[in-house]
Amino acid sequence: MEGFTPWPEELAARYIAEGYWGDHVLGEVPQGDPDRVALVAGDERLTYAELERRIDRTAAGLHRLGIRRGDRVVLQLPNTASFVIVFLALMRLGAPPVLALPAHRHSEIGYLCELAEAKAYIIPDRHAGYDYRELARSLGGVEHVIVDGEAAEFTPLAELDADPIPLERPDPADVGLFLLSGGTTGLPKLIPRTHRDYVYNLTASAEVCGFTSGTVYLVVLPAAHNFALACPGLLGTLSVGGTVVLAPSGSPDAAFPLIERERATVCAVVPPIALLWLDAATWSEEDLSSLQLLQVGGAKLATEPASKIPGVLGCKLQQVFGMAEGLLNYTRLDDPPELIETTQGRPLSPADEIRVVDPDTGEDVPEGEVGELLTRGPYTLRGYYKAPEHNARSFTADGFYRTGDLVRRLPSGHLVVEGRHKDQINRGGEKIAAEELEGHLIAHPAVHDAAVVGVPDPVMGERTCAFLVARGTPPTLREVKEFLRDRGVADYKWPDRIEVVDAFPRTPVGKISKKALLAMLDKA
Ligand code: OOB
Repeated sequence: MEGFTPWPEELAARYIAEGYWGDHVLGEVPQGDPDRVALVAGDERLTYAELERRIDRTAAGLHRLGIRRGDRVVLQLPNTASFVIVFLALMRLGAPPVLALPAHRHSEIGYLCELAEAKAYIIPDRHAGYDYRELARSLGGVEHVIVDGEAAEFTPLAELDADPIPLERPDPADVGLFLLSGGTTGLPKLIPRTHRDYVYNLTASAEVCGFTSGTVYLVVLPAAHNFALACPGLLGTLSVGGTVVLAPSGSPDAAFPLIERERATVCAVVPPIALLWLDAATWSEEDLSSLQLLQVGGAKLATEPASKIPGVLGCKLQQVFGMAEGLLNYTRLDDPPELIETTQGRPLSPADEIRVVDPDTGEDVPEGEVGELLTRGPYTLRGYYKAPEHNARSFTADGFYRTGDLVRRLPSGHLVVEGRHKDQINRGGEKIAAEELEGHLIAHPAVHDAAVVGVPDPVMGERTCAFLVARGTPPTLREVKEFLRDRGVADYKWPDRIEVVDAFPRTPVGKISKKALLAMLDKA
């Protein structure tokens, strides 16, 4: 596929010879007893046999509509059975979805459809009070809009149902899907994941996490996020014949009754949800005793809540430090509690190559010191999709991905995340590229210049503060949010607070000093 950077041939041959890359494709992931429940979503309960049938019928329906191997499709569905069915149908067709999040709006979706040259855009009718058909109407150039629910002038998903037909099998080396990067620049980047690298990602994860056909995995994060999808996620669960239960959100009100009713054994959450659960478990009446493992990742979990999880929730904790770009670090189930509580795990694969370097010189730092994490391996991308300039900066000449994360490596190989060397805000696991938000803010008529920083927060890890230099009367926080809503910017990117200043502090070379901006808040 044009715009995709493959692994060098010698490395690819090695990953095949050493068994990291097999011959499977993502459409073949569900492997369960036909009579066992594969998927629970709302009132729907599908056995493996029923799930298979629905996937094949939907794949045939999409084919009849004209979706073919290699076509890109922007998929934006919430945690519903349709997400799982459509995703796997696209895998069988070999038509890679771009996994947008339900929170994305015109600004993100318009850009993604254009960059991917999407042939179709798949949405719910309404979800969480928002009408996605309105968003679809504001787009131009997408041939098919497919709607789960009331389709209005668009194609109803329910009509994409046809007798299964033989389909051309994708090549395991093909791009299977595109994940979105958290981003550090103006626009989010597309991360191509091949069938064989993602199959390895999810099967190796399922093994490390001890998933079996007895696993009941509760999805509370957006299913379109790598963590909930394949680390081991819903796909890892389906690959071993377990049961996937979809929850609309991670709030204790939504998740706890499902844990009790379905006897869920595993769940993946971000730190703010883990904190909520720790609180809620002390007064809630639901029976959480089925829970065996809570995976926490996406942002750093503090040691204090980490140490409370086993006692309060009655399950093991696993810290997960991962990225859509590839590399996954997990604490192991049998690691000593000290490592589980204080580290973010060690690499999933023996073939993951890790370097910890001085971000300024690129030289390896002495063992045990903090530096930027660079990585290369059988499931880490070699380049963002159609982004040659960005790739030149994001990768070393020999193909290591610069994660922008500052880590310390322990003798055991476990990594401790110590900070960040990238202009990004991690708001409770949701990533905001400072430059992207600054670009939107500067477009406001009363804003002359903008600089966005993450302010430490005990619950969210960080909250977003926008420093503004005004042009005339500065806008209020509420006006800024309304402005961003009107521009179609996803709400998790909206600032939590604004600070108006006369001018920005600068570094000796004239760049805005975000450190000095943060220090101004400390003093206030
Ligand atoms: C996951 O993926 P992304 O792509 O949303 O974000 C990746 C970035 C990392 O580079 C790092 O900055 C941060 O999120 N991060 C963590 C972390 N897990 C992710 N920082 C500190 N501690 C952690 N445990 O966030 C993601 C993907 C797969 C599995 C889990 C998380």
